[in-house]
Amino acid sequence: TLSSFILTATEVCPSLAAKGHIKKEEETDLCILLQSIATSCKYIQNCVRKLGLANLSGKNGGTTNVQGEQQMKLDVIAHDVFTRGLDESKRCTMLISEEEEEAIMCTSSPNGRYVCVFDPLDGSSNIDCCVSVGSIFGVYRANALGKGDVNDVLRPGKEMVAAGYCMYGSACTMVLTVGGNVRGFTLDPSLGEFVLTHPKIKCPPSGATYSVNEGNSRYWGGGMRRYVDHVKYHKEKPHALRYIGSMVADVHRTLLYGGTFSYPGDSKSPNGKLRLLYECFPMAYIMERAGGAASDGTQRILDVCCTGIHQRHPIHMGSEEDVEEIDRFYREAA
Ligand code: AHM
Ligand code: MG
Repeated sequence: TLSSFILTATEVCPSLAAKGHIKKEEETDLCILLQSIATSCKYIQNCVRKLGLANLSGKNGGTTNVQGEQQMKLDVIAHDVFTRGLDESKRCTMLISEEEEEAIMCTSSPNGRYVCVFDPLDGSSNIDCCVSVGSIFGVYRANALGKGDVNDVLRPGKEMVAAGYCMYGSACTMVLTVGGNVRGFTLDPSLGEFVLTHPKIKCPPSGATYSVNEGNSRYWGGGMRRYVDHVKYHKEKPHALRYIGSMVADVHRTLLYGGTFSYPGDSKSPNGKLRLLYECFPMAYIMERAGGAASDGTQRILDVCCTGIHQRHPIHMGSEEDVEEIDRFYREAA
């Protein structure tokens, strides 16, 4: 189960492998933090499953989040569950949520070693029609104990220590990496436990699908336009278009089957739509650990330095060879 993996895997505690026994405190703290996230995801999964039955569907009154987007009831519930769970784990000094404009200081554990960034419920527009949604998270080590501030996350994504997502789909699936292999766990509803079903996820080196909101194509620049033309008209066999509109689900499919997922910048939204810190970085980290790649067309996503907690950034991710091909089209169009 995920619980036993978190508690016993030497990979969660890399130094253990060499020393053979007692966990260092920071490794124990990371385990407790990840347990808290797993519990929150189970809670959110229960809400998603009884959405229409328990009056959990629809908008949350007239409230909007920091991006000015209408909040759904489930957005607010998921944010509260993640925030309370992580705060009470007492392992974080600070939290960053898509749903909160400012960083959340964990006043009861200012000495927490970690900072957790998360999108508590991604793909909100899909909630009410029962299409897959998910939660995304990334974990950083705080720079200095007792001094949590936003500089702890204003750094390149490659400095994360763990990343994961939970997809509330036809099955509830948690995908997690702590810097080593990418593992997938499926929630067994009869046990109430995430069970290891995908011990070592590897993204195929190339794929036959592309995933992008093609309705925006009139705003695209030359690189994106030519790549999509290429996979539609110039491959031996055209690539299939698959787009759900929930990043977690689109990335999960791309991770398992290969191909690409893109949310490019365009003339209307030069930085695209997705948030760098708690959407692009964790997904790029997972994709790379699984042998795939993530780029913005000109540079590796994980090398980008975050300068604002809610900043957006263009992204292309998936099979290594396919992402390289996108980069080539961007270079040629520059
Ligand atoms: P959200 O965090 O408000 O749910 O928005 C992010 C979502 C992603 O899950 C998805 O990839 C994207 O928005 C879809 O956007 P669009 O509807 O423009 O294609
Ligand atoms: Mg989101």
